[in-house]
Amino acid sequence: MKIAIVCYPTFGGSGVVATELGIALAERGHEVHFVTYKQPVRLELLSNNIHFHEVHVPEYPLFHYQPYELALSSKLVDTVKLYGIELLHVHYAIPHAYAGYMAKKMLQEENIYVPMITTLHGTDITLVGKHPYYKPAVTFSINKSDVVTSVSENLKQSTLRIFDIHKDIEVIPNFIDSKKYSQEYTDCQRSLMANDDERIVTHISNFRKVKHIPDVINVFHRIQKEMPAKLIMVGEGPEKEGAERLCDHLGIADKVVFLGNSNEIDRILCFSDLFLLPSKSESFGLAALEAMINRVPVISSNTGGIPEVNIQGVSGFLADVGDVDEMSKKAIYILSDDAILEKFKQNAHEVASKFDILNILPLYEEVYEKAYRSR
Ligand code: GMT
Repeated sequence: MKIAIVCYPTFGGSGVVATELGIALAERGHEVHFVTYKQPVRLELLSNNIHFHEVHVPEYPLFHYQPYELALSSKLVDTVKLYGIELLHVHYAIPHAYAGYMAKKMLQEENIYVPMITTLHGTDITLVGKHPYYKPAVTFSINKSDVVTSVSENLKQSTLRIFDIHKDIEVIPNFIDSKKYSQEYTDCQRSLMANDDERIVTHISNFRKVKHIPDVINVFHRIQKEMPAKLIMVGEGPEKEGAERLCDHLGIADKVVFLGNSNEIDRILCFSDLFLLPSKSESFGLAALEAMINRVPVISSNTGGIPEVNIQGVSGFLADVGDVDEMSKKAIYILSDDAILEKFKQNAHEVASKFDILNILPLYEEVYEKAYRSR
């Protein structure tokens, strides 16, 4: 099929999922067109069946806010007509589902019928979308999508609870391409980050409030009292400065490395022993899945869709949001003993393998077929 994918091109789960999905679809012979304002970060290689169309929003002094939705829907109309696109797949409801629906309606005026699939990712529902300023438009565009998918059962239930939805929502979990991780890395370059006797604890996120960054630091603070350890913090965001200050205040600044955004997540996870994800809310927790496929056990909160990914006592442990005591206790338990750590590493990899793209991609292809048939 010829598929246009709309997503955020920046670091962040929804953009990563959309990009990896597009790449996998192209490998399966589909023609994929990314439509967004910048080339997606994980889209390194363009091939003859992967295309990227940039949405430009010309600045005009009259506009206090530049009308991105308008530019996006116009770009979608042009792209559909120019390349014979058969299906729109928009990731993240705001404003993509709204713009996609407008494009669909404009195309209908010219007797072109393109179905739209909307994938809900989390904050588009639980954080931003439910705000009264957006809620009517988000409800409308979800209900007007031809197919709606959500990345976890928990997100589906939250969507049905928060919005007045009279559409079926199909759960298609996020995925990982496990063939990329089939060999054990032997050149992890662990020595760049830590001494041989130190455990390496990692956190990767966009450093927003919802990630509970102080909990990451406080759990690590307790770990390093029990054993030699380093904390690697990957990502950029508004909570980063506060985190640096907290490390300084706790006297652990020399044990914590802030790396900023990175395209080398797998190299970092390769030498990590434990991943921390104490988020206040998380529809899925793609970062945890990426850690697990790299054989890194996870200590997380038990919020949202995380329990569908991190399995209690198997791939790691879960605790109530904010329960730093319990998270620290379990982290120390896993890290204290080589044999226990090794078992959790293996388990983490095994659980993550169930989310292999080979199991998930056909689910998307099925909904594409269904939407296309019902045009
Ligand atoms: O976690 C974020 O703040 C980024 C956000 C996004 O839109 O990229 O992530 C959401 O979508 C990811 C991919 O489906 C999920 O793995 C994350 O759990 C979800 N984040 C939240 O629900 C907070």
